[in-house]
Amino acid sequence: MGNLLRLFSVSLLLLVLCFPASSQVSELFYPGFKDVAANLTLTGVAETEKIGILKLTNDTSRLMGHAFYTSPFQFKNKTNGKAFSFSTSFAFTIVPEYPKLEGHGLAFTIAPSKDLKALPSQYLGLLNGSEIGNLSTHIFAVEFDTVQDFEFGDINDNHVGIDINSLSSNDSAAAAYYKDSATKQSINLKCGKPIQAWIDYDSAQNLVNVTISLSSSKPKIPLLSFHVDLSPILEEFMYAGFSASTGLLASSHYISGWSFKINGEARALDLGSLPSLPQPKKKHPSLTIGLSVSAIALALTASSVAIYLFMKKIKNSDPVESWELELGPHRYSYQELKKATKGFRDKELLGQGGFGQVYKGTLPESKTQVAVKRISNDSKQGLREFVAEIASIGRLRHRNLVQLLGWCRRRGDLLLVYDYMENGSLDNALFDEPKTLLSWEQRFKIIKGVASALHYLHEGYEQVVIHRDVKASNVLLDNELNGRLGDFGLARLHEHGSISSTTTRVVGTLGYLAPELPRTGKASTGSDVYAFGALLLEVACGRRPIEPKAVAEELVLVDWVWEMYREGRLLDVVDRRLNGEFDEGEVVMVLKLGLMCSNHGPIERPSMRMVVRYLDGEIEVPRDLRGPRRLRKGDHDPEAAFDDLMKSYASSSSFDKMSLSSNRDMDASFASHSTSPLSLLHGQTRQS
Ligand SMILES: *[C@@H]1O[C@H](CO)[C@@H](O)[C@H](O)[C@H]1NC(C)=O
Ligand SMILES: *[C@@H]1O[C@H](CO)[C@@H](O)[C@H](O)[C@H]1NC(C)=O
Ligand SMILES: *[C@@H]1O[C@H](CO)[C@@H](O)[C@H](O)[C@H]1NC(C)=O
Ligand SMILES: *[C@@H]1O[C@H](CO)[C@@H](O)[C@H](O)[C@H]1NC(C)=O
Ligand SMILES: *[C@@H]1O[C@H](CO)[C@@H](O)[C@H](O)[C@H]1NC(C)=O
Ligand SMILES: *[C@@H]1O[C@H](CO)[C@@H](O)[C@H](O)[C@H]1NC(C)=O
Ligand SMILES: *[C@@H]1O[C@H](CO)[C@@H](O)[C@H](O)[C@H]1NC(C)=O
Ligand SMILES: *[C@@H]1O[C@H](CO)[C@@H](O)[C@H](O)[C@H]1NC(C)=O
Ligand SMILES: CC(=O)N[C@H]1CO[C@H](CO)[C@@H](O)[C@@H]1O
Repeated sequence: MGNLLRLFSVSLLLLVLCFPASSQVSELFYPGFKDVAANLTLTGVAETEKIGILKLTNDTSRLMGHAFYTSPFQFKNKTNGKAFSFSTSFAFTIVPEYPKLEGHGLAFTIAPSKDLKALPSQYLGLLNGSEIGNLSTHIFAVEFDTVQDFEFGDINDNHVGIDINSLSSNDSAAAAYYKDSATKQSINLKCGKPIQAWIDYDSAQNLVNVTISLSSSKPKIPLLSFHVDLSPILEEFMYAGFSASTGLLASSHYISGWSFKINGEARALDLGSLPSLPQPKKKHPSLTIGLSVSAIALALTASSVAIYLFMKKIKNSDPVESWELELGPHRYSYQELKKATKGFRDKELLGQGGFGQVYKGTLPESKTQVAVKRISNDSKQGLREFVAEIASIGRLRHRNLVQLLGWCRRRGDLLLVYDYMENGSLDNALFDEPKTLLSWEQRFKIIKGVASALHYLHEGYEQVVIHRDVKASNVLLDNELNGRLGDFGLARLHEHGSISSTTTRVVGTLGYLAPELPRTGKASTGSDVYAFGALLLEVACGRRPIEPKAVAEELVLVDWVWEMYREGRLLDVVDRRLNGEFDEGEVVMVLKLGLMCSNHGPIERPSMRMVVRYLDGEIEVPRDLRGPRRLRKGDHDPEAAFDDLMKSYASSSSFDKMSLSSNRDMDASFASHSTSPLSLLHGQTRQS
């Protein structure tokens, strides 16, 4: 009997030990967020407002906001490792600052930590680049995304998706609800009105349902119904809450009510009784009705005074036109940028790019470091197109592109504001006697990054974006030494005439120029691949594509590498400074790929999609290469190509100017080179 009692108390103790959380909360019901601050952990810019609304972000660029219930929930039965069912419902509102430009979105999140080390913009504050797809990440999220990110294969800029350890959704659909099984009604996520969402996970059926609606009655048919067993993804104790972020495009993200329950249906929320956002102060029609004529006159005077003061404030910039206001978030004031760069001091000059000078700056308010590119003497004519183009470039986003943060114009100057890259350009890192030499591992990572960015430009965006000026000085290195491609899209601006060509036509940079370019005058994805090939060889060999100082045979890098390859001495071309410390397989692959990309025939070159697959080791490069410079019958005559090249340069006002505007480094080379630049050109088109 006593034994039995002991057994009983021991098992009771065990039970208590096994379920220390039995007293734990397994249900939340917040019809508004008044006085619950103590039970929520807010990070980033998230805050609860007096009226009882949770504000995750405001409409400033590149913010993140997180709100998690302070204690973790038990999501899993430890004994059998099976995830519990759960159910949640909440109301959110997305208010873009400008109707057509909004970003990025919010997500209901279940995470192992309340303190997510994540990125804003397309990462939604959920993940950072390094964890994507890693099974040990343990993130489950349902995203409400208002920007189409091609990097993650988003279907459009108004969708709902289920994300598991990644931002590439496992299932997604355009935002909508089913009125009945036959009619689907679309919903605009950023309509500025509260939208109610329901997320239900049934652990018996292994099914996640996601439903949204503009009213509190839950549509019978869910928008998404995704089969997945969350047991391996969820840990025993996890935090539940919300994450939101803004990017170049920004919206305010609000949650006005939240209900959550483990193993049961979340209590219903009533949209009507939740706190509502203050109405925008812009229009008050009821007010105007009562206004007398004199009051209107008074209002007019007041507003013209206000406008006058406003104009005075921005007197240093051109008047703002209405269509420009639509791009508000990206537009910096000239004063701000002038202050940031200490008045465009020479000391802050980072370099001279293809289109203008680049200054280092620190934005006065946020203290973030930026690079400001100043393009002088733009042609006024294409201004509107210019801004449209800036908006378009601003939508290009990939972790291996240097992000465009904003712009400003003032009289003849256009200023573009980019993320500041701490580690300078690849060109500097390879050739300017850097303190530490890039290891092969670092070089390989940089190459892969650039390949992925270029692939994105060629295939990931609505339109094909041709970079036109891929070269080492346009590859910048961030603080983790990731390669990031800069200056993308500028060539297009130039083509549209939005940047006037007083700086002469920029056709690319010697040594990276595909041989067909001067003949056809048409840049293509193939000519980008050619330039990328030159970059590959440059990085592996630690030599510039054309080295004026080298002995005659080594003048053109690709010729030299090809020759060594034919002689079976490929490894002899590898950068000596690496002291033989490299992965032989990788180096050989990169060199062969460089030769393949340098093929004279554009169609013989691999696409960037293939290049990425080669670099990822998904497919192997051919054992034997066909001569990259061998011309086949029907191909053009290289001498004629050379003549064309000369003609095209002659059409720009002067040869030196062309080189000046396209590459600082080549300038230096020209300056120190005793023979005429023509011999270099000849070297490049010369038949081997
Ligand atoms: C806050 O948390 C405490 C303990 O976890 C709980 O007793 C209390 O009811 C919670 N308050 C709200 C408003 O949820
Ligand atoms: C948005 O929030 C950030 C951080 O709290 C703040 O610095 C910024 O001024 C806010 N912007 C607006 C428009 O309220
Ligand atoms: C966990 O699983 C075990 C074994 O299937 C079961 O006996 C127990 O009741 C479960 N506990 C909970 C809290 O569901
Ligand atoms: C990415 O997130 C993980 C997990 O939160 C963290 O350990 C890591 O430090 C983060 N990396 C960066 C670069 O922030
Ligand atoms: C996944 O993350 C863990 C811990 O953060 C790390 O140890 C592991 O190397 C990562 N795996 C991959 C494939 O990146
Ligand atoms: C979800 O997507 C991620 C990344 O795309 C993938 O690794 C994972 O296998 C998918 N999971 C399921 C259950 O489909
Ligand atoms: C999910 O939706 C399906 C209909 O598509 C329904 O049969 C199922 O019961 C739903 N499950 C939950 C947990 O709501
Ligand atoms: C600006 O461009 C015009 C022609 O568009 C030219 O006449 C003028 O000299 C240029 N000014 C500067 C400072 O380059
Ligand atoms: C190679 C190199 O320059 N690395 C630097 C990159 O930037 C980080 C952060 O500023 C430095 O710590 C590295 O030394």
